Amino acid sequence: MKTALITGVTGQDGSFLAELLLSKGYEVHGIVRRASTFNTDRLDPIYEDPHEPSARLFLHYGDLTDGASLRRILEKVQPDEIYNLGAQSHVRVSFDQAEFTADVVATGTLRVLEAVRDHVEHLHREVKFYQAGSSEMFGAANPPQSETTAFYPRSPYAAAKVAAHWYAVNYREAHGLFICNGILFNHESHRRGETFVTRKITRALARIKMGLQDKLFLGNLDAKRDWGYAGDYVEAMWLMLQHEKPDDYVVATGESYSVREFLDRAAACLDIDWHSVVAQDARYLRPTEVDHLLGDPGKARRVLGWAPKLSFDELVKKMVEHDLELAKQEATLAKAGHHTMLRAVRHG
Ligand code: NAP
Ligand code: G4F
Repeated sequence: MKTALITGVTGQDGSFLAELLLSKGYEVHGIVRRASTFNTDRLDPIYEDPHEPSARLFLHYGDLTDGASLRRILEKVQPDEIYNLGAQSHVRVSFDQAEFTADVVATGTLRVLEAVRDHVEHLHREVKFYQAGSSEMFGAANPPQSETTAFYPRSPYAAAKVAAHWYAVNYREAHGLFICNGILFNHESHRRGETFVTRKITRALARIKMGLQDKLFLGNLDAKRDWGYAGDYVEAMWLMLQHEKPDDYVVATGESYSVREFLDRAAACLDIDWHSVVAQDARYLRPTEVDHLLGDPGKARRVLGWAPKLSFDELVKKMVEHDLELAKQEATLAKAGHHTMLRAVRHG
């Protein structure tokens, strides 16, 4: 049985990846940061009581800003594969919390790489490492973007991801470690954080449909993104670590749509005219925007045999259907007097 360690296991991708690895027979360990409220909701479908002898999912408190915790967990778990998904992953927020973002995203990656380097050297074990890179690193580079496109980051988040990318390349070359950089374009799902634009739209439109809110405030509707399905993208992460040679790959659909087009599709699923409910709020604009991301996934297809399965329209429909169901439950509770459930999706 292989053992995997995931940083960021409580996030969107972490939850899909943990599911995938468990389905492949792995023992899965995840690093969870301590919070005053439960932050493991996304893992509910796969949560197992660790006291059960059959349990294969284990969670450990740790933090990418705390190198000692990372080293202790590594020693205890002795993983065959590490997936470094932990991040302050919100681009707009990174302009307000630039140092923190760099500490988690760039230096956090360096902390894990240093721990892995020592672990491999002392124990003479092979550990394969996946680094969660981002299409944001391409920023202002002209589309389509591929593995050979030069990075041009446009936010503190993107600059930190570029640093993490090059740390990863350097540790591969300098220390002979098996490290892959996945350069993933936007990928979404019903588990996407509610402050990212796709989920913000599907949550809000579904609530508007159910009479739970009146308005949706957004920023730039003209930005274009290459949006895929998170469930498909975690498979690409796994495939990279199964290949004989460590390398870097773009993971994308090869199609891009504007935020406005996403709105059109989502509103059509709910039979809503979004023009009457959407308003612009400058707080959601970015000081430097990334206008157009469109990935060329040719290398991942050729070398890894990876291709996305869910289409853009299917993705939008899946997210809308999920959020309509949530809004219906919320409306039922509201009717029964549980008004505390009535909260607008305001931030992000
Ligand atoms: P996400 O939902 O925001 O999840 C981020 C995860 O990182 C969460 O588990 C979060 O914990 C954890 N985290 C945050 N700060 C941490 C810290 N200091 N120490 C340890 N863990 C910390 O992000 P995602 O969408 O799953 O993305 C996964 C990774 O891929 C991220 O690195 C992201 O930057 C990158 N990426 C994402 C996309 C995309 O479109 N989704 C595209 C390209 C790259 P909490 O749950 O406690 O907040
Ligand atoms: O959904 P977003 O916040 O995602 P963004 O900035 O593309 O970043 C996501 O994808 C990256 C991969 O390319 C990841 F690395 C990163 O961690 C994250 O997962 O915004 C998408 C677009 C932007 O152009 C933004 O300006 O939507 C535009 N937008 C318009 N109104 C909005 C809003 N974005 C958000 N979050 N909220 C709005 O109200």
